[in-house]
Amino acid sequence: MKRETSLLLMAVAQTPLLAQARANIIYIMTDDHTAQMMSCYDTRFVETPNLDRIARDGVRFTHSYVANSLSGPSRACMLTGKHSHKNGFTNNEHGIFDGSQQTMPKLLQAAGYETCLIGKWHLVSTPTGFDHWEILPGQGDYYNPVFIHQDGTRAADSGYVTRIITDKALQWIEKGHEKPFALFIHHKACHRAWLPALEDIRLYEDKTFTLPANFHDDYATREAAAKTEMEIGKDMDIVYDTKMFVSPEETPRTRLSGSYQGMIGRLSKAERKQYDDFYVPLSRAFYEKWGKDYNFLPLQAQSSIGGSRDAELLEWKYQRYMRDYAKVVHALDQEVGRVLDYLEEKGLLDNTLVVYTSDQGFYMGEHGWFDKRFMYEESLSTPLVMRLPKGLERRGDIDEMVQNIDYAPTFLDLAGAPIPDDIQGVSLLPLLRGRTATAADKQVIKNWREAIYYHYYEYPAEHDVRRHYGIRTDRYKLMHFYGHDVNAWELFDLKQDPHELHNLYGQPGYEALQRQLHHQLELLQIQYDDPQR
Ligand code: SGN
Ligand code: CA
Repeated sequence: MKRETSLLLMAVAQTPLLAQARANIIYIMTDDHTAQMMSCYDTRFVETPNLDRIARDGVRFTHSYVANSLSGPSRACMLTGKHSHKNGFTNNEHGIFDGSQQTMPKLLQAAGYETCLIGKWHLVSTPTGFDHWEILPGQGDYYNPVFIHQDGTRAADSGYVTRIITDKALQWIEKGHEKPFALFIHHKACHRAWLPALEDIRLYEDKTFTLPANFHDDYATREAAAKTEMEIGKDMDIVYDTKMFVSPEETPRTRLSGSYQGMIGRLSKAERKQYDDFYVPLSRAFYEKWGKDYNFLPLQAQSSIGGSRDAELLEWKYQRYMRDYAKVVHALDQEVGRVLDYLEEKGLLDNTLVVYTSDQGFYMGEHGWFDKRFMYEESLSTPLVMRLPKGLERRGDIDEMVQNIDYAPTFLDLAGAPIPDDIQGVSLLPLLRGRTATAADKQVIKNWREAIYYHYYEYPAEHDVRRHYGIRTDRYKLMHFYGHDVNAWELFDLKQDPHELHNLYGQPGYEALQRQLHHQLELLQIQYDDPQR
């Protein structure tokens, strides 16, 4: 054999070995999936055995937060490792993500990774930094969804979006890769309007969900909360959200009934029959009971609910919301299970970091709400569990405060790539090494951040949540709502008041704490260089 040939063969033979040395990354991010609806965080509502399997075999973060609780902004924070004011994508309404900026996928590519993105993108501009991508336009559809391909063409795939995204992701892995890979699986589930897979349509129907403790929040002392439009009672659309629809002739028109017909109009005739077989009898019964002219204008604000009729309808809406959301989570759990099974079967589990998270948390009736945006606990938090590759030996719960700006530096660190100075998040690897932690890791853990910073910008906009920023420490939260019609501070003691009903700001006895939190907030705004202060 000629010397050149044997050298070449050696190089080829070594490639997979070298590739094996660095772990693959599979980042699974869902939309609006909240920790309350994941059984390794909360056993009250649903069972998610596959998501729990990630936590059981790996780690579960108990204090995991976003920097700006909204889809596009969250995605931009994740991709750049920077807060919204630095990556430029502050809100869904006016932003176009500047894809020419430094991003983690680009840095991974430069470090020798092959990168792929499948699913919801929601950043308006064309994805950059991915060797392969296939995205949903905007929010995308649940049924027979259209995908935008890298060559700019668009085509609909048949089936349910959660399964299709998983299929595309597994097909990409299956192609084979000489380099280590980073695969971003971005689900549409569980975004509004919570349309289930047809095979799951009857799940959870016999379950009655317990109302959250602060369901009947009256928003006293919290001006911005009172002004918002995301109450299950008055803001959830009876057709669009709770799916009470028979036909355009028989069903009274609501604000969102046209959009609803568009979404279910994507089903084939046979599929639509399956859908209607379930929802139409429910809808008929609903209109029979409540009458056709009732509640097509929004229900009165919960604070003014007097009659038992309103209370009954409110609770009925909550049960419908919970059941449909739970069905959507079921499919998601199954599909994540399929990814784990595939990795196991291919012997890839030990050399892959599998991350499961959401773009933010969500309200499942807490404060009487659906949606997110606020810096209150349920939407400030986001689930975060990881299955770790060999070498990262930590298991169980991690209680340090982490944020979605930390994912970029973590992945770069894992790839052995330098972390640029302008990245604002920190690598989580020191928390993940467990028994192999170095002295330097221990030092990092000892000096871990004592507070996280948050800033939400999307106002005026749907749901009417005022702009606000704030900090959360292990026990307290300080927030400032600002804008043309609000200038209000809120302070909570999360230990005494975990449901965040009692705003302590300006109350006697809290002066010193208030001063200290203001000081901490200012330091973080300086550290992150946020001009809005
Ligand atoms: C849509 C939804 C809102 C939701 C935003 C943002 N309305 O506009 O309820 O808050 O998305 O969600 S809908 O009538 O279109 O369903 S995000 O997760 O993409 O930020
Ligand atoms: Ca979202």
